[in-house]
Order: sequence, then C-alpha cells, then structure tokens
Amino acid sequence: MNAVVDGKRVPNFLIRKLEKTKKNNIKDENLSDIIEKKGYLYLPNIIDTKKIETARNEVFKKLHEIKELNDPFHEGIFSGYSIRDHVYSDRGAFWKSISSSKSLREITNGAILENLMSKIFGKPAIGYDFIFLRAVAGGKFTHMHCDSGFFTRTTKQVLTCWIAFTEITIEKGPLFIVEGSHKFDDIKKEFLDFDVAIHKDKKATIDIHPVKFAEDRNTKLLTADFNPGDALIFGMHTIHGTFENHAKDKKIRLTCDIRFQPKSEPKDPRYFGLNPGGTTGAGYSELNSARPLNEDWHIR
Ligand SMILES: O=C(O)CCC(=O)C(=O)O
Ligand SMILES: [Fe+2]
Repeated sequence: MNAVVDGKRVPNFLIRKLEKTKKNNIKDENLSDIIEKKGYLYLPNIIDTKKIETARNEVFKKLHEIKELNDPFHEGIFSGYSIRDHVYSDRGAFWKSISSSKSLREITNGAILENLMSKIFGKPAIGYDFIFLRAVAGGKFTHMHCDSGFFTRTTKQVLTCWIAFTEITIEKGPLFIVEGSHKFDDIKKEFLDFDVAIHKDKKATIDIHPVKFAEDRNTKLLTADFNPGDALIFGMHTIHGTFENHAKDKKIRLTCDIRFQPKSEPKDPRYFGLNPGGTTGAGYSELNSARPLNEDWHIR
C-alpha cells in the first residue's frame, strides 16, 4: 500500500510513524510539554467508537440520500455521482446542517475533548463552533500548510484537533505532520503575521511537493493507520497536509477538525456563534466539503 500526493508516490523511507500518547498516561504526562517538544499529540482511541459510528452513519446517510454513496451507505463507498445541487439550493446551508448534528457535536464540542484541551492549556478551554467536517473522495488531498493564518487573529493560543471517523490507512489519504516543522524558523517567520483572509496575494498552501519538502529539510512525514475515534492535536505552526485518497475500494475518508483556545482569550467572531462566517465570511459554503463529492476542490 502506497502513500501518494498529487498522483506522485511518496517513498517509504520518507514516512515514519507518529508517536502515540497512551490514554492511560494522559493523566500523568505534561501534555503541553509534549506539544512543545514534538509539535503534536497522537491519541489513538480517545473517542468512543460507538459514538463515532453513530455520528458517521448520520453523515453517510445524508450523503447517500444525495446519491454520493452507494448501498449500503454505512460502508461509505463513493458512487462517483451526485444530485446534491438538485436537492439542495444552498450548499452552505446543507453542509451547516450536516455539521450541526447532535451526535457529531457531542464528539467535537463535547466533554472529552474540552476537558483534554483544558488540561493542555492549564485553564478552561472552548472548542470553536465552526468545524471542518471533511468527506474526501478519491483523487483528493489537502496541500501542506500550517493553521496559523486561519485561526490566530485574536489569540495565538490555539490548537487544532483532527479526528478520524473512518479507518484511514495510507491509501485513504491520512493526515501527515512534517517532523520537527513547528521549529522551522523560516516558516514560522513567513507565516507569523499572515492572515489568509486579509493578505489575499499570498496563499496558506506551501506549494512544494511534500516529497521534495521533506527531502530538502532532511526530515520525515509522520502519519499512522488511523482508526475511528483516534485524534491528533497540533499547534498552529506545525506543518501538515494529507496524502491522497487513492483507495481502490472507493471508500471515502471522513474526518473532522476543530480548534480550541482558552475560554479567557478573545474569540474570533468568525468562528463562534450560531451563524459563524468562517475564514472568508461565506459560512459553511466556503468549505471544500460543501462541494458535491464529485467536484474538484479549491486551494487556499
Ligand atoms: O483533513 C484534512 O484534509 C486537512 C486537515 C487540516 O488541515 C487540519 O486539521 O488542520
Ligand atoms: Fe490544517
């Protein structure tokens, strides 16, 4: 099984496994020190798999109704087809409704992650209301970037949590972290005051193929065979992207990413409230996921 980005094979020697933080050790470890040192926390099986399954099936059922998934819908197999735009006149409203399901929100904005994040920050934390649920079909991947240009307008104390809702082996396009990248000073400098919605002449995407990027910097791409319920937490300067979903079984990758910050820090109104505008102000319609599964993605 191969890792691929943009149709190009990623050689195995560039790939290394993420180091696990064991659930039993969470109590004892200084989690913020680990993030400071490694740039991430990898937490297998942090969310109850039954809860994940319920949330996933709700999403899959909706995608099946618009003919994007084959029967039986719970397998999550992409049909290659979509009637999303015939059924829903407003893509953003549709994706917002999917993103608002109680079963999903119990995971993303529920007690487990909130408590964990509070432990990491050392003070009460809050999850952003605007979340990034991603249903990813074949041929798609997320370009390398760091999250600072999106989420640090009002506070720098922000962490991303990426959650797996399906099995994501290497050919299904898991997330990867560039090892040691949270300490790449040139990148930190380049993106320190960058705001993707203000500095429109610049992109958040690091437009270098991950193979070249890792080779040039003599580093590795860290990833894992993710299972439903696994989570990965990382800071705003950690460079990450995803491999391409090129799975022969045509199963989609379902993940959701959400940001957390201390409750006491000023909130960016774009990401909080009942009708958050998101990064650009266009709401949930700005997300690639709001596009029918058979449509190409934009690059930010
Ligand atoms: O899942 C993806 O495709 C990208 C995730 C990401 O960039 C993030 O969680 O910050
Ligand atoms: Fe990201």
